[in-house]
Amino acid sequence: MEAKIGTTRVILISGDITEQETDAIVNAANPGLMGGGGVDGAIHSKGGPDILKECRIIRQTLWPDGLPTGEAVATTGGRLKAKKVIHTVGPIWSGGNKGEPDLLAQAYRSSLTLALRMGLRTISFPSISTGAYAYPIEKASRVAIKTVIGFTERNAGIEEVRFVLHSYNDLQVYEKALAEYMI
Ligand code: AR6
Repeated sequence: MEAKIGTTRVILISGDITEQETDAIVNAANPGLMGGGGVDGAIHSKGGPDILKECRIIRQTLWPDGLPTGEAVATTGGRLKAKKVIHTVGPIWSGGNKGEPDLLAQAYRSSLTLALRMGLRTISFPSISTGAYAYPIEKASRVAIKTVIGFTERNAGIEEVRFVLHSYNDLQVYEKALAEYMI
């Protein structure tokens, strides 16, 4: 499924984010930036040790106490097809009254802002927070779609935003959110 927002294509596919050839792929990381399971584990294992090496430097120089939820930083893509990995931290779901929607929106916005600043034109996102962090995917998909479209309406320069959903079911949830948003 695809939508055109100004000069930006928003594309939804099912697949593996580590296979994407966009300028950047986004990692759903944790504040420690030292890797983990899920999409984080897949990116580090396929991208190789240079990603972790740069994460260590970022921790030492920029974020000694860890990357706060909603912030984003960039490293090399290592052995991945993508030139850069943008690491962001989504919120852990704890019922929905702890600012989770705003924090999730911030994670998408910070990633897009960093991509623009770095001159990256195409970017792939996973479904941030909907795995280990347990954010209900129907709710998360609406925040993700609204935030990305809102950002691209206000900021020119990103040519393509690709959501790479890990299952066909997740893809259908995002397709519904996009279809409802476009009405
Ligand atoms: N490509 C695309 N999507 C994927 C892939 C992949 N290769 N692998 C998993 N997903 P999660 P979170 C989907 O848990 O909820 C990590 O341990 C997955 O099906 O990766 O933000 C970090 O280190 C789900 O829909 O991220 C943190 O500690 C989505 O990616 C914590 O998990 C996000 O699931 C972050 O949790």
